[in-house]
Amino acid sequence: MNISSAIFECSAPDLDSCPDESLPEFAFIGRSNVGKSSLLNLLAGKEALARVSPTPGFTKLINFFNIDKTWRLVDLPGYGFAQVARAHSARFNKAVSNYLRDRKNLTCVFALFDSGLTPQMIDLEFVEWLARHSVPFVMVFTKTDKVTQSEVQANIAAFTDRIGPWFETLPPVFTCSSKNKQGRAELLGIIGECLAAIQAKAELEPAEPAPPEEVKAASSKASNKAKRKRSDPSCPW
Ligand SMILES: Nc1nc2c(ncn2[C@@H]2O[C@H](COP(=O)(O)OP(=O)(O)OP(=O)(O)O)[C@@H](O)[C@H]2O)c(=O)[nH]1
Ligand SMILES: [Mg+2]
Repeated sequence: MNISSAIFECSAPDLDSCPDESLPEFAFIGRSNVGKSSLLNLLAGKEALARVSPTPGFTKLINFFNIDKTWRLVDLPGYGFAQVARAHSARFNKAVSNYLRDRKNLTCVFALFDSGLTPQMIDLEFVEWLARHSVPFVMVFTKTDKVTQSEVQANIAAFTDRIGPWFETLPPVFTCSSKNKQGRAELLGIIGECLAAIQAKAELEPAEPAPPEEVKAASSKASNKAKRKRSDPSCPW
């Protein structure tokens, strides 16, 4: 898929301030510093579109980027960085969870995890939250340039083993490195599939956008399976 234009549209502190719901949206979420803004730039093909920083908790608002005037990439604030959670109290946590749960044109979430880390409790709990709320998502393991292929594969296997019981069909798994541009084609491919599915559905019945079957099936089955309660109510989502 080719991208001709990628333009910053607006920033929103909460769901009510988000732009109209006319365009399909693809959102990036994950722990602070996992590489959300960097991956967004890689996919958009513009290095300085979303602001990148080594300081965790850098992205503090919901940032919308208009792609080819037909869809949007959405950069979300990260979770798991105590200072941000404290500084902005419940507002951002609520903004992100409201966006993920209630945004009608949210087509697919890219849930990012550091490929160099063994499964982190906060990430596992977040996947469970996504599953429980039937949010359609794919998993993206980032920063593959920093570790060996075998470490990446071992960490992915450990992660999918942990979340496996919550799903009948596991959501698709991708890897990426914004540093060496690995994974761009595959992730743009899934966006292309989602957009094609929306287009096909619109031709049949002019209704709200839907994710492709593989993404939808994985999350909806999970929502029935993952019934455990969130252990920590102060989690940033
Ligand atoms: N080696 C390597 N570094 C990366 C990669 N992706 C991001 N980084 C670095 O990781 C740091 C955080 O990147 P960001 O893209 O700002 O991460 P983020 O998830 O948006 O962070 P917050 O907005 O703070 O939640 C920066 O120093 C990036 O240069 C990658 O694929 N490889
Ligand atoms: Mg960021």
